[in-house]
Amino acid sequence: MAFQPLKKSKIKKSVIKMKTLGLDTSSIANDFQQYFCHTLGRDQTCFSSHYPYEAIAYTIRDRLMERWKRTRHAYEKNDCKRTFYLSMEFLMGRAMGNAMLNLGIENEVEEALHHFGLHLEEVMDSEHDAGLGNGGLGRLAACFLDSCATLQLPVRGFGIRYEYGMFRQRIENCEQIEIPDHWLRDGNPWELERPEYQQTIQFGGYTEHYRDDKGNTRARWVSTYDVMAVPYDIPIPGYRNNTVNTLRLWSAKATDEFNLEEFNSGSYTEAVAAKNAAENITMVLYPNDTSENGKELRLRQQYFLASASIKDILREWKEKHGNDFSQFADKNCFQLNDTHPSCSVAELMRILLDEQGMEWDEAWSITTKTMAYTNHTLLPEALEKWSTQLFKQLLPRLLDIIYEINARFLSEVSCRWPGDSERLKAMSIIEEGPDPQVRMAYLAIVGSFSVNGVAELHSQLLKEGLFKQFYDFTPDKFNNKTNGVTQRRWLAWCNPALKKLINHTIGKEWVVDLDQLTQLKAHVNNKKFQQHWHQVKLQNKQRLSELVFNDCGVKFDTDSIFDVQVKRIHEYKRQLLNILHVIHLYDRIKRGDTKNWVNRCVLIGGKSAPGYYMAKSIIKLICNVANVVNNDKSVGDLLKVAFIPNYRVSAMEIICAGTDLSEQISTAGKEASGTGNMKFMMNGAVTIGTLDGANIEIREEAGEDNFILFGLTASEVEETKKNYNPEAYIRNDDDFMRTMKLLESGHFNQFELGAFDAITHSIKNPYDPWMVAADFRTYIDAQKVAAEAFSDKKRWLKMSILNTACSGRFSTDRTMMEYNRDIWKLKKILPTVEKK
Ligand code: 26W
Repeated sequence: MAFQPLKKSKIKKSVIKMKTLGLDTSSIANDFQQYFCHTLGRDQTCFSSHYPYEAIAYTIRDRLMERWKRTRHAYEKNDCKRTFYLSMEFLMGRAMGNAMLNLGIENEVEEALHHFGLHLEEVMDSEHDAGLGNGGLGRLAACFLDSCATLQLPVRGFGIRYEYGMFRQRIENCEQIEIPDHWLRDGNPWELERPEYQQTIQFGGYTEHYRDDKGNTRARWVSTYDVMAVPYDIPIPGYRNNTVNTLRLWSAKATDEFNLEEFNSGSYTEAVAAKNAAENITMVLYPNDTSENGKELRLRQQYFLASASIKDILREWKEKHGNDFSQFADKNCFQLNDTHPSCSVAELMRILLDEQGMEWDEAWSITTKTMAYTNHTLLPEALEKWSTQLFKQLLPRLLDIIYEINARFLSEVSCRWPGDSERLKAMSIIEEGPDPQVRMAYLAIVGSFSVNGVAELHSQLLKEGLFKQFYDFTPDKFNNKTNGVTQRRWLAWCNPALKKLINHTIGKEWVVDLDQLTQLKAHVNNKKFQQHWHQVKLQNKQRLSELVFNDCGVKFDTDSIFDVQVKRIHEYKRQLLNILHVIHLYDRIKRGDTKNWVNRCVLIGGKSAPGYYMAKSIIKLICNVANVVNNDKSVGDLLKVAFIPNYRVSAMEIICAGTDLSEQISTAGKEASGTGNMKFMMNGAVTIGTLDGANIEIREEAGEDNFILFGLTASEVEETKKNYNPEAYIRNDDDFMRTMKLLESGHFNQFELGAFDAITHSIKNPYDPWMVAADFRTYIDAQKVAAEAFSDKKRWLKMSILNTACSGRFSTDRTMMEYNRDIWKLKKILPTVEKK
């Protein structure tokens, strides 16, 4: 037994009366020294920044710990309603800066370290990013947690503690190489293992029916092989308010019993193999952000998260309320981050039916009053489906329940539309065919009382397209919650120079009330303020330029316009359109067409899914073009191009602060929202973009004059698709013609014949879903507008200031208040006050 219960001793309550640790420099310095010398056993001969990092991390964590307990006590004491945010991804990035900012001890920590000859920045650089996510959806979850803690809402995150996070990307010979990210190798001072709350998760076996004491037929799931889920808690501090919420991440562990049985039957190696198989469940994050259908391990992960989290909540409930579930739906809400955790619907049903002995209607009523679902994508290939065969083998009892949910649901639909068998087929949770599939999105919709999209356009398109029939059936479920980002990390933390200027100009309230930034508008014509703004941007561009030089070996001159596109590499995001523009600029330079030229530095970064051939080709094209352009003496500072490897949260903290022009150029109707666009806007970048996702709302806020628009609208895209002729666009446009010629001539792939054939074919394909050719001309023109605007320094400064000033709507504080107002209905709870 790893955890022996205490028998003779009983820990006195006084043990939780912790002394309050000082937030002043000398308390921090003392504790740092204690950890560094005594706990870690290092001295002045230590040459690695890891130990100072670890020592200061523990020092800071101690200060979170007491607030964490008081927050937990307050939630327990109040018996308040709570929300659980279920997500397969939490892209937390680094924790230390955030903790210091939110505790308000950045200066004290810096001074304390300085006292021992250490530089904070260098020490902080030792922290690995917690890269437990792919992109937007995972980072959004992280921003949500920050805002909930700041708003003092009782919200807990539930996720998976992947041993290996998002792979590290290296570029070798202009190609992406994936390197495993063993982020936990040096330990993780921000987590607290909680083996006392571990749960048993079942897989396999079969459903058995039996009669209970009252003679009713009931079902149970038997002959399963079990895996343990061990929780690790991570503190989520609110901004200077003493609240510390929890992110609980589950790690898979083999059960002891399992191993013993195998061991006793003489098969030691099999026992070890079985142990490995069990622990494999949380080994690695799937690095795909569009489709991962069919992979058995992925379904295991999804059920593992759903089951462990729901069991954890039921354990807490029963400790307090026993078997009385009458209030359960009033006190609990599960927010499903996309369909990935949607097994939760069936799992909650299973436990209420089989383990609590509830009748169907009561269990269904509780389930559909507690589940809420957020959709994050319109791409049909991202809609998860699992073969019923796989489901039956892995989660047989869950499949029974899903069939029953479906039967009851379809009977309701047919009451409403009698005889409409086409509709029934279209809305069925089970997709019929030779290999029937469970449609997870439909399960999530049917099982939830709320279904939301993540930007106005996206929510509208869900109602008109993807989920139209569900909207017709239950229109009241559907709502919009436009995404945001937390201004604590994405302005206050990542842009200290701008923070200082803003604080000086309008005070500090914006850190917890981002709408306050509108006050900056009053200063937009103030010369001195403009000058300061310019200085700040220049300083941030200098920082970015150093990063680019270190990581790419390319020199970016800070007088140029910094034109940046960083995000996952995907055809719909159209990094290809960006690089076509670069090729066009290169062509202009080579032809001497450089009148009124504005020097430009183009930065592109992002990871491709390892098996996504086109995305990898696009990376290669970008890198090849960069090599040709940067090594051409005749180009010089007119144009620089760099691909930044291993784009991640901590890199974005430097990138967004130093950007002039933010590229948000997806095919209209494809990007659900975007959140990078908001980070750039907040930091005073101007957007060049299509009318897609949250760009529309960004433009509404910033004003048409401060947003550079181009491209077809979502409905024009659909219209143009009907008879799309990309070759005609090329033929009728000299710039486009020359760009394609240059690309097809092999100028960028001199010794790699045909390397970009797939790319040129896709541009010319009449069925190109991303319509690159259709938007080429307006994009090139819009880039010209951007360059002209940039060359007019005053005009650009105003645009930059107004973008920041109008970014208030894009705080996740606003997003969370809306979720809470319309979906969760939680009360704000203050941490308990320690009696002296
Ligand atoms: C099945 C694998 C998989 C994994 C992740 C499929 C789909 C996803 C996500 C839906 C991808 C994602 O991150 N979507 C992004 O979510 C952001 C937050 O809402 C939006 O801002 C982005 O527009 C959307 O692409």
